[in-house]
Amino acid sequence: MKVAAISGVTGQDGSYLAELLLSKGYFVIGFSRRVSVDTSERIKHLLTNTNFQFEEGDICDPLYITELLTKYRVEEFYNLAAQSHVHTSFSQPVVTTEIDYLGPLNILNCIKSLSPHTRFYQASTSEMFGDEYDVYEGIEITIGDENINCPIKYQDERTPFSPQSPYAIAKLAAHHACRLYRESYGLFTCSGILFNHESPRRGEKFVTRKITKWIGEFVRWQEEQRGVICEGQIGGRDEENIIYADVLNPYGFPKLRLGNLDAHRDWGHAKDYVRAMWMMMQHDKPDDYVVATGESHTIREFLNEAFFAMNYDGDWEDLVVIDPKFYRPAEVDYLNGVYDKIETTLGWEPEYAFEDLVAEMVEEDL
Ligand code: GDR
Repeated sequence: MKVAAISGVTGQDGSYLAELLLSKGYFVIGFSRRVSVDTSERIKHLLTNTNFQFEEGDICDPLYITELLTKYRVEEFYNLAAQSHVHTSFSQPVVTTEIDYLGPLNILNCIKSLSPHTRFYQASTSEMFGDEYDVYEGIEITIGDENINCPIKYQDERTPFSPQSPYAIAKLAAHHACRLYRESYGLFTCSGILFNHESPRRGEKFVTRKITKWIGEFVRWQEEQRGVICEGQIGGRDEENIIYADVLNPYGFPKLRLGNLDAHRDWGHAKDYVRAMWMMMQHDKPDDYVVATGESHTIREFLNEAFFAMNYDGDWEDLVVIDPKFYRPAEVDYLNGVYDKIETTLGWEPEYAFEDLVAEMVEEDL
């Protein structure tokens, strides 16, 4: 029975990866650091599985990692623990660096000293590209008599890095450490440069889930009101609602508050992406791979698709308010990953389409 360790197992990716490895017959030690509230919601269904061991542990603690590696003879170590919220990293840059850079560095050192046969996966990110992209010729379209070439922007493994947040800087440092330990000490280390990946288990502060969760709450509220509120009140507003007119949508429910709606993201499904992690770790040669869908959408397009999935026939702009509080000091405007390398080398490709991902998230939150 293969033994795998997953840090950050209580997160979206950790929970899907644990399920995948258990289905493949692994013994899985999943750990996350101690917090005073219960964060095991996403792995509750795994806690009674005898092949799953859930522990409290911190990737920044050399003693914990030392004991983990030696006690369980870990063969595959997936580092998914992170302070993963980009906006938060601007207000907490030091703690982000500790977790996102010093954490993986600590694991790499422990593996090098105590368990050099252990394979290591590092969760790298498309945020490392920041404002860099490459351009290919793209498609030719005809407008009137004219043929116009639409160049397409993209990122792949050869695109230079230009991180735009403390989060991305810390992740880039860890990415380089992972490569350095592979090249200098011969360790089996690989990094997945994962573009945004979502699911119904996505944290509620990331934009996709924030939108679908709001939709769920709005629909529930409407259902509660039905039959209780008379027609006049639904269409119009009472005294209090007029005072707060800027934050209440026309139905009287607080508006969805968002920041920059024009950023482009390449959104895939987390289930597809944990499969890519596992495939990287099974290959005979360790390497770094972009994991993406090759399709880029704006936040506006996500909103279009989400309100369509909810069957909303009005204009969603009436339900949304722009709040500068959600703007970032520096933004990553355009992400669109080319996944040719992982497709050619490992045979990975995404199975979920963008529309299916959004529909699944909306449906779950409804
Ligand atoms: P991102 O994800 O920063 O790309 O990083 P997020 O969903 O937070 O933001 C995506 C884009 O949406 C814009 N946006 C908002 N974002 C949030 N969170 N809340 C809002 O209200 C809002 N309004 C607009 C953002 O400005 C941004 O352009 C995610 C994380 O999972 C990282 O850990 C991971 O490395 C990358 O994806 C790949």
